[in-house]
Amino acid sequence: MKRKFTGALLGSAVGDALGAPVEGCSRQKVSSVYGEGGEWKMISGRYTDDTEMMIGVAESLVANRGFNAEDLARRFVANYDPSRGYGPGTKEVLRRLSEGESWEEASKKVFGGAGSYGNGAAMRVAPVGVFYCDDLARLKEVAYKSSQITHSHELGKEGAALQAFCVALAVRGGRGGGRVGERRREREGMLHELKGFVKNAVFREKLEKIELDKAKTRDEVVRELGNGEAAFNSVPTAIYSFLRTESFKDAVAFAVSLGGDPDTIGAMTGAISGAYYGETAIPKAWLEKLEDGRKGRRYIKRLAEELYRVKISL
Ligand code: F2R
Ligand code: MG
Ligand code: MG
Repeated sequence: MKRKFTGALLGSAVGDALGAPVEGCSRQKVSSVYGEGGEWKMISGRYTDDTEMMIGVAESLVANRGFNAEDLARRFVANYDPSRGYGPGTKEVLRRLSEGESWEEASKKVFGGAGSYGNGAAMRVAPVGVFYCDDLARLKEVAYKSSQITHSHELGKEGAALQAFCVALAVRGGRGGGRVGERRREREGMLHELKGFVKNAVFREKLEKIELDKAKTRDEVVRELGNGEAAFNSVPTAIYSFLRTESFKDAVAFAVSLGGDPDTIGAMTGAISGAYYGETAIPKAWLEKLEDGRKGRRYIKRLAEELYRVKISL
């Protein structure tokens, strides 16, 4: 179980760092950078806003032994390093929070008052998924409230809740080792539960397009599920990247290969896959390349272990 917590958080950071150098690129450009061969050598190891915000979520859950919205909003502001590459809506909300606006109100002011449906709330939600993996009502409530701090649009919040729920299912799954047939049945069960969890029609329609008995081409995946910054064009894509593959490496490499928003689709796929396969399934070469400064890979691992300790002490 502890390796599933560390797997989810480190997996998210590794997926982010693998996708970061090709963010905004087409899938053709991604293949020219990483090659077609399947080696997938990590280029820089520097993570982006996805991981910086995910760290804030984990720090807050540990410090408060659970969810505290005000504390989380303060940590997002305190941790903010613009060089990590934040979305414009989130930047504006962080500025408003730093000027004293309340965590419930600040996010409602962006995009002409509609709030953001970007994937910024989903990309950081892995700690909520592992921490509340055994309490799905609370998981949904916390995913929504943690989104509200920066993403008040219903689609931004639903995307975060769906991603958190998939991480929770991954924590609970994959324990049998499993023959191919068993793994297939487990994935069918997960997809069925995900469809039952989602209430919003936009996400429902996306999940209906996922077929486990047919491997879509990359062009079909991009066309049908999306590869962009909106939550509804990236969360289902990350889920699909996990469901269609049989290892952490293949899942994250597939996610990044789609281009568009690969740091974020990579981070979300890495969180689900790390929670499912555990930390030991993350390629060593990727982990060793992941940055290891003040809040780098050893810090993220310790944070995940502390989160696990808090969880089992409750
Ligand atoms: N921002 C980036 N990458 C580009 C810059 C990186 C560059 N290398 C650098 O260093 O500067 N990546 C990060 O942003 C995405 C997450 O975005 P988030 O936090 O959701 O931001 P935002 O701005 O709220 O939403 C993203 C876009 O979605 C569209 N959008 C959202 N809500 C909308 C609405 N109500 N109406 C219309 N459009 C809406 C907008 O285009 C937003 O800009 C991740 O990729 C992360 O890695
Ligand atoms: Mg990013
Ligand atoms: Mg991104």
